[in-house]
Amino acid sequence: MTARKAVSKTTTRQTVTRAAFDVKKAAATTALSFAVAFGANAATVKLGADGGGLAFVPSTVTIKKGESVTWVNNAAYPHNVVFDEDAVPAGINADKLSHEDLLNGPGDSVSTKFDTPGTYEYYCEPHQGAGMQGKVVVE
Ligand SMILES: [Cu+2]
Repeated sequence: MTARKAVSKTTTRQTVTRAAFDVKKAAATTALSFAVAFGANAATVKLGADGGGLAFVPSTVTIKKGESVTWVNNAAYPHNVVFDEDAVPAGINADKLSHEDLLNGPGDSVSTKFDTPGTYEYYCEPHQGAGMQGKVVVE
């Protein structure tokens, strides 16, 4: 006895539904989604200049509150990102913003979200003596 396997053909039918909907509302929702996605990562800072210099590039970034800054290992690592407890807005815990673990691999990244307006200064521990420091301005 041989069993025969039936060949089934699956048909995918796309149904186009035409419905009256609020175009303005749809557009606003799309714009908001975009803003949120964009806001999740408002600025990127290179760890180490392209030429190998011990610097955050750019050294100062300005973002809106609720946005994040991402630091990406670029050159001359290891680096880290340590916020200065004496140079963050009052009541802010600098340790919670910091990424003290050294970034060793190319392209390694860390990010911090900022919810309180103000000026935040930070530095790279291994290269603090070489002047590797940066600033985040939150509007
Ligand atoms: Cu460094």
